[in-house]
Amino acid sequence: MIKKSVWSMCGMCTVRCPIRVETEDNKVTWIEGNQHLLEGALCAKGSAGIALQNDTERPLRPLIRKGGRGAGRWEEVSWYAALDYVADNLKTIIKKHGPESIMLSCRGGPFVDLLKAFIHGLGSPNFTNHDSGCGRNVHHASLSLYGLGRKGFVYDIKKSKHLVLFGRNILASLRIAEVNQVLDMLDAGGKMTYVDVRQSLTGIKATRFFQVRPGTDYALALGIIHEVLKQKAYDKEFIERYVSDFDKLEEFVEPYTLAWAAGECGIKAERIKDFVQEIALDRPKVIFHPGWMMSRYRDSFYASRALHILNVLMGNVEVEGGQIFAKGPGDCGVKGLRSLDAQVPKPTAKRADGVGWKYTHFDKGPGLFPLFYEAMQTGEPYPLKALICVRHDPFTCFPDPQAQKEALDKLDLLVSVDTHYSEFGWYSDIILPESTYLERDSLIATQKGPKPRFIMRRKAVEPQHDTKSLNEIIKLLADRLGIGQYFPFTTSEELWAWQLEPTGFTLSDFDAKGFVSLADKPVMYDRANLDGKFKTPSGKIEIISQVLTEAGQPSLKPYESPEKPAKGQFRLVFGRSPLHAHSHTINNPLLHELMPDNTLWINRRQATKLGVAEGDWLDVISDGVTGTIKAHVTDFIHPEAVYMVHGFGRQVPLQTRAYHAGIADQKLMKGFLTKMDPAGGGLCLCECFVTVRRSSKNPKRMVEL
Ligand SMILES: Nc1nc2c(c(=O)[nH]1)N[C@H]1C(S)=C(S)[C@@H](COP(=O)(O)OP(=O)(O)OC[C@H]3O[C@@H](n4cnc5c(=O)[nH]c(N)nc54)[C@H](O)[C@@H]3O)O[C@H]1N2
Ligand SMILES: Nc1nc2c(c(=O)[nH]1)N[C@H]1C(S)=C(S)[C@@H](COP(=O)(O)OP(=O)(O)OC[C@H]3O[C@@H](n4cnc5c(=O)[nH]c(N)nc54)[C@H](O)[C@@H]3O)O[C@H]1N2
Ligand code: SF4
Ligand SMILES: [Mo]
Repeated sequence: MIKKSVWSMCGMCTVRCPIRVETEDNKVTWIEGNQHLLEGALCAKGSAGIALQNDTERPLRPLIRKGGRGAGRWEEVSWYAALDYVADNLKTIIKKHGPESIMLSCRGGPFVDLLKAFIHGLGSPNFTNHDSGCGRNVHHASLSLYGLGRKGFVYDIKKSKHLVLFGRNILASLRIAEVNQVLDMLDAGGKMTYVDVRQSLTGIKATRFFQVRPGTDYALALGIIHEVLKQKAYDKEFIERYVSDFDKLEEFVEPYTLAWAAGECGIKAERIKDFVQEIALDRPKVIFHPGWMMSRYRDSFYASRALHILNVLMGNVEVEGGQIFAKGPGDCGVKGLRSLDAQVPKPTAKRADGVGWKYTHFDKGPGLFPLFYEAMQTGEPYPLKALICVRHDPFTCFPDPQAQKEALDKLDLLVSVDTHYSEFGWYSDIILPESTYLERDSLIATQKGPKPRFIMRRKAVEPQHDTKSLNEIIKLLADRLGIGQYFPFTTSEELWAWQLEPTGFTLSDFDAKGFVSLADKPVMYDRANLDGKFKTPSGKIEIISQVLTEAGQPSLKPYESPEKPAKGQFRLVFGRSPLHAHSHTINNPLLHELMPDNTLWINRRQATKLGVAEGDWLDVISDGVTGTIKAHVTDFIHPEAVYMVHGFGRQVPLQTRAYHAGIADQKLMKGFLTKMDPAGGGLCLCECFVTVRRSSKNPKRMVEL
């Protein structure tokens, strides 16, 4: 028997925790968090990664579509034929329409250098990702204020005295390292204030829970800013030194009193006042988390911006227990990893989503996927003809899959590179099955932070089926398309050595812990001299953002009260379960056992009015789309809202466990593909209202006469 222990990175969700994997004879027998970084901890999804190896309800070899798109008729082909198919089609498209007619979208993350190099190498600027449906509002809010994106700061939660979370369900929508920090902080006597429209795993651990009316976070944040200014509970010195247009903020929040905020969000003014008095004492070690999944309300960008502003008022920048600039190799006197994309000439065409030329205030790194649908429909600024999706399922990620299909039908080629059948994959022309994260090597990644590091994913076992790693798929495609020179490697070892070359480290430096730490203790900048660290045009933290102003967008937007649902209707809100990662774990044998379907949370008073009891079937209807789901009747959700876990309602028949289990929130959001925040670029996914009624599917109740 051959036993191995391999340092690697989890791939069951976007977080990519460092792990240690044990194997016996090419079988995974044990997975745990890397002891040096996570003290061995792993979440349920990470542990369930072990079930991937016996799960055959996923594509096990390349598949080319036979029938119409979405008909589910596939032919198994060799890799040779599959890669030729993609390359030949791309060549024809490039010849007819130019390379810019090809777009590539992915899930983002630490390995995108490979994908950027590929699409840019072809000559297309159209690289994009999922983030319009996730954290773009937070990212753009951060950019507008600091000139640094969402990942420009890390939060030193462990040493903070007070963590404030607006809908950031940190213990369920989790990253292991953060959960460990929160629990340590609470153990050390720190406080946690949690704001949500419903009670959650985080809320029950919190010191204080504010159940707000849905869509009123911005009001609460404005009220808090007003009170912080009134009590002079802010860091005057820091603001004078680093912040521009503070007077405009004072003027703007003048009308947003606590009494006003209380009326909007339904929290008593005295309770908010108590909270402000607390943070006034706890600052600067107070962290207002600016949110993560903030593609929610039409003012979520401004809500996130207000939370970022509160951090500035707390003066928590570059202090222990506050938000700390994310340091990179350069801050430790080390050269960065060599980048594949940096070797590729920049494509000259303008982006089809308009980002960078029509929309100057958005980050043109990944642009905004939903805007590509507009380009597909109009053929402006030029026609799009091919979409390659890697580790990304736009039909689950973005609303209204039907509208997406109508736009995609204008394209000649849809390629899905996935470990599973995604809803998009099922509709596409070819599925290239990637080996699971336990069966493949990935690029070496940089993790920025107070103690930056290089970290790597090594395969724990050899692929069990006819699948390939992304590195290999891209390399083989690139060779066929005449851009092989941008991928100067054949083996993983060659690629890693090429990446590491400027850094002075070698592969064996990763043997002891699975990563290379670039600093022994946290690297901190001199807080008295942060000049040049804020990357806004003025070099200041800009309350009034020059970039937003130039794009014709307000920096401080007057509050508008969210619409109330009409009689019989509810606002549809959603979130994550600790047991699933979006859609691709729903069919995982172990996680399916733990949580086979989703339910609709509904307030008890509302349920009583509808004659609905726990477990009854409900019809949820929106603009002609109906789904049937079981009721979860609870006191712990605001009466205006109903809630479900995202990711369910799968329609791929080959996934027998997930097939039609629960319902999909995104399918109810008809017409929401174009409802995008013009300042933040996030979709407004919580602006959808649904009608709820008892379903005729319920068994007849016995009536005693
Ligand atoms: N209505 C609604 N919409 C939402 C959300 C919501 O809650 N409600 N949540 C939003 C959020 S926060 C996000 S981040 C997005 C997520 O949406 P997506 O970006 O689409 O991400 P995932 O669902 O995580 O995974 C996408 C695909 O990656 C595949 N995959 C998983 N592991 C691998 C791998 O190792 N290799 C390859 N090649 N493929 C892999 C999965 O099988 C899946 O098909 O959706 C957003 N959209
Ligand atoms: N287990 C697990 N963990 C994950 C993921 C996963 O799929 N599974 N995905 C990862 C990803 S990609 C992301 S983006 C993050 C997302 O992490 P979070 O940003 O924490 O997001 P969610 O779980 O989508 O939603 C959090 C809460 O927002 C609440 N909410 C809805 N409307 C309002 C409102 O008006 N005000 C307030 N205050 N709250 C409201 C919902 O009730 C929900 O409880 O999680 C990450 N971690
Ligand atoms: S949070 Fe869980 S599923 Fe996500 S990467 Fe970490 S261990 Fe894996
Ligand atoms: Mo996300």
